[in-house]
Amino acid sequence: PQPIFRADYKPPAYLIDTVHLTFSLNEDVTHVTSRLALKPNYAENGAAPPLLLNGRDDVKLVGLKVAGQAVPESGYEVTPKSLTLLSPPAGPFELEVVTAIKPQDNSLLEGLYKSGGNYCTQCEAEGFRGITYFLDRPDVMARYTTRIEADAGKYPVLLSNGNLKEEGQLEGSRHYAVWEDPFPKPCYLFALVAGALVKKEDTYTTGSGKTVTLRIYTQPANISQVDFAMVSLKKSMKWDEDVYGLEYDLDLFNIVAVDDFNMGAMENKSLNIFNSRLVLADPDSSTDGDYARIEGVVGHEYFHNWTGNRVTCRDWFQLTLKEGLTVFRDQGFSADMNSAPVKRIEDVALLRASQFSEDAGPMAHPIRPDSYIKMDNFYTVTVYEKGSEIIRLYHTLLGPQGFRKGMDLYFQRHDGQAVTCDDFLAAMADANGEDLSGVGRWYSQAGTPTLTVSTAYDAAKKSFTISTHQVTPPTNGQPDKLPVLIPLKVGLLGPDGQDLPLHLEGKGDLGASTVLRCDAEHNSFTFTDVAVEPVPSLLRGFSAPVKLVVQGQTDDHLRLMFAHDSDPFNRWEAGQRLYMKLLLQLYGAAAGAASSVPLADCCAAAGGVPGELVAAFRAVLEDGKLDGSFKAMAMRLPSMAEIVDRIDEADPVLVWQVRHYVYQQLAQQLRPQLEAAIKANDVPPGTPYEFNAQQCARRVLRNMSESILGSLESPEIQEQLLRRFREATNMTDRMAALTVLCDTDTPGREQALQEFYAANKDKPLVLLKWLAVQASCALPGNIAKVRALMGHPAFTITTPNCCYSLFLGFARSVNFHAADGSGYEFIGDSVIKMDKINHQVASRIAGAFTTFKQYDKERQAMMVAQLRRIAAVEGLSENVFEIVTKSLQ
Ligand code: HT7
Ligand code: ZN
Repeated sequence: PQPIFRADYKPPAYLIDTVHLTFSLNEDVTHVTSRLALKPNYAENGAAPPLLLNGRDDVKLVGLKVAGQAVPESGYEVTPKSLTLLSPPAGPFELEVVTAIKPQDNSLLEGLYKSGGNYCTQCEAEGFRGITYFLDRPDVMARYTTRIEADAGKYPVLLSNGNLKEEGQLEGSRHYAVWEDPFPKPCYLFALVAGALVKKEDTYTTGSGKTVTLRIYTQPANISQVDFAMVSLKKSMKWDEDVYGLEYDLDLFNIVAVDDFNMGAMENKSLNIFNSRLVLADPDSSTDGDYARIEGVVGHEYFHNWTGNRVTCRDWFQLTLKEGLTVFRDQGFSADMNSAPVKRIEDVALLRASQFSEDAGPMAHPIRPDSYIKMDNFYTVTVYEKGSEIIRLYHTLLGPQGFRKGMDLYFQRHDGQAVTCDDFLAAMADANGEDLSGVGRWYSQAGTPTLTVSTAYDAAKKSFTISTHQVTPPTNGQPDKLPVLIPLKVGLLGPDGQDLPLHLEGKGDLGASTVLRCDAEHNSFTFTDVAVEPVPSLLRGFSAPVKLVVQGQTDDHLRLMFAHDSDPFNRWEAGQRLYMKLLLQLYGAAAGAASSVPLADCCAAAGGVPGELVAAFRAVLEDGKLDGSFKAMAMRLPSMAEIVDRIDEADPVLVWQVRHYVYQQLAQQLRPQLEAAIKANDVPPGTPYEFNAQQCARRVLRNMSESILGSLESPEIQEQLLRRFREATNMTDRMAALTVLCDTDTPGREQALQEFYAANKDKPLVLLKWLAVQASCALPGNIAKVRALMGHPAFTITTPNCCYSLFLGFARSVNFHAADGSGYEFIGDSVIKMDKINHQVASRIAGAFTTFKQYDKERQAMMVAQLRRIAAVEGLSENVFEIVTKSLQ
C-alpha cells in the first residue's frame, strides 16, 4: 500500500452538480443506479482528461452510460479500486453507473450494510465507494436525490438525507420513498436507512420561529429509552443558537440507533446514525457516565451541521478542521450543561492519558497529518482532542467575543464550501486584526511541547519574573521543531493562597489572571508591584496542551494550591502533582529493590505515604464547600498511562502495584472519613434516579470512596460491596460496586457477576459492561477467563461494541502486560482474527501495541514479536498494515 501526501493535493478534474440515486434493496443482490450531472473543472481550453471514479473490490459494475448511451467495453477500465471513463465528452455530461452490492455480507460496516436485520450506511471517510463508483472526496459537493425501493413488510421505514418528496407502493409487496437534500454535500455525508424501526417524535422551534420535527428511530424493543437523547438534542439546538447564533436549516432532523457501528456516531446531513450505546438510556441500564456521553455525542453530531456539513473539509488531511472544532464545541456544551471545572478536568485527564502517549509513539502525527495510508487510522485523539485544544488556543487568545467574531467570519466566508485549516486560522486572525501565525505551527508539528518555567522574585524592586523555555521533541519524520505560540494563563498566589492583583510592565492592572504569550524558545515576563513573594499558579485551565515543568515548585507550593487556588483546574492539578511525585518516588524505590522484598516493605522504607499528603487528601474530602464531583476527581490518582509516561522503560505491573499500594494506604489511614463520605452521600431511599449535577456528585463521591476502601480487601468491605451491588437502584451504583468486586478474588465476585448476567441477559448494551468489567479485571491469570468469554453468548465477534469491550477492555488492563507475554499473544491473535472480519476494529485493537517503547526491554521485545507476527500475515488490510509497519519502523 502506498501513502497519500497532503502536499500532492490537486483540485478534482470534474465536479458534480446533482446525484440521483436509486437503491433497489434485495435480500440477495442490491442494485444501485447513480445518475451524475458532471461538469469540467479542468483548464478551460484543455482536453477532457479521463474520469477516474473510486470503487471497492466488492462493488460489481453492471452498467455504464454516458448521456443515455451504453459505454462500450473499450471506453472504460475497471480495477479492484476504480472505474475510469477513458474519453469523457467535453463540457457538462450525464453519467449513469449501475452497481451490484451485497450489504448482507458487508462485515466491514463501511458503505451499505445490515445491522440487526436493517439496512444502514456509513460513508465517512471513504465508504461511499463501497456503494457505487464515485468521486469519493470531500471537495466534490453535490445535491442528492435518493429513491429507495424495498420490501414493505420487512422494511417499512425508508430514510435518507433532506426532505421526503414522495412515497408509495410498488408491485408485489414492495414500496418506495424519494428523498431530496437541498444542501450540496460531499458523499461522506450521504445516508440511507431501511428497516422495521419505530420512532419517537418531538418538535423544536428555532429562535426565528421555524418548527423543526425531531425523530429518533430504534428497534421496537428500545424506543422507551430515547427520551434522554431527545432532550439532549433540543438542548444542543438551543445552545448552538445562544452561543454561536447558529440555527438548524431544515424542517426535519432524524437520529437512527444501530447496534453494529464502528465508531460512536455519524453526522450525515439531517440523518444522524448513532451507535445505539450513545442513544439508548434508562437508569437501570445506563450509568451517569453513559448519560454524560450521550448528551455530549448528541451535541457533537448536531453541531457538525454547521462545523463539518455546511462548511466541510477540502481533503481528509483537514479532518481536524471539523473534528477539533466540533469537539471544542461539544466540550463547551457539556461544560455549560454540567460542571464546567469538572468537565475541563476530565477532558485534560483524557488528553494526557491517551493523546500524550500517541504523540510520543510511532503513530505521532500533527493534528493536520502530512500523509496516510488509510484515512480511518487518523480518527485519533490527536486530530480530535488535541485538535480541540488548538481551537481552545484561539479562544484563550481572543476571548469569547473575539472567538465568536472569528466564527461569524468563517461562516460568512465559507458557507457551502470545502475548506482548509488555514482558512479557519485566517478567519480568526482577520476578524480580530491579530497575527495568529504562531498558532499555525501547531497544525504542522507533532509531539507534545515541554514548557519549563523558572521564576525569580526581587524583594527590593517588588517584581516577579517568569521565564519560559519551550522544546518540542522530535517525532517520526520530524527531527527538528520550531517554537509554537503557547498561551500561558497565570495567576500569583499570596501566602494565604489568595490571588494577588497582577500588574505587568507597561500593561496596567490585569485582575487575578492573565495570558502570557510564549512564542519563542525563551520568553520572559515581569510583574510589578508584587508585595510579597508569590506562589505562581501556571497554565491555569490547562491553557495549552503542553507538559509543564515548574522549577523550584515545592510540596508546600503544591499544598497551598491544592487547598486554595481560585482556578479549579490548577487546584486539582496541584493534587495530581503531589500524587505523581509520590508515585514516582515509590516506584523508583520498588524498582531498585531486590524482587524478594515485598512491595509494601520497599514503599514503607521509602517513606510510604507522608502524613502531609494524607492530611491534604482528607482536607479535600471534608471540605464542605467543594462540589462532590470535583472532590471525586481530586481523590483520583494519576492513571497508569500518565504514570508510565513519566518513567523510562516502565514495568507496568510494578506501576499498577505502587498505585494500588497508595490507594490502600489512603484507605487505611482515612477509613472513618471515607465511610462518613459514603454515608453522607447515600441518596435517600425512594429518591428516583435523575441525571443531574447534584445527584451525580453524590453518587460519584460515594462510589469513589467505596472504590478506595475496596482496595483494602477486607471481608467486611467485600460484604458491604456485595450488599450495595444487590441493593443498588440504578446502574451507576451497581456498576461501581461490581467493578470493585470484580478485582477481588472472593466468592462474592462470581456471585455478583452471575446475578448481573442473569438480570441483564436480554440487554446487549448492559452485557457490554459485563464483558468490559471482566476483561479489565486486574486479578492475576484473568486472561483465561477473557479468552473463554469469546465463546460466551454475550459476545458476538461481528459487533464492534463487543470487541471494544472485550479486547480493548483487556488491553487497558494490567494483565495485558503479564510477564509471560500471554496478554500480548491474546491481543495479537485477536488482531489477526478480526482483520478477516472488520479492518477498522482490527486496527484499533492493534493500536494497543503502539506504545511498546514506553515499557521495559523484555516487554518491548514481546510486543515487537507480536507486531512482526501480525505484519507477516498474508492479505493484511491496509488499516492494520499501516499501524504495524509504522510501529516497526
Ligand atoms: N465524523 C464521524 C466519523 C465516523 C467515522 C470515521 C471512520 C469510520 C467510521 C466512522 N463513523 C463515524 C464521527 C464524528 O466525529 O462525529
Ligand atoms: Zn465529529
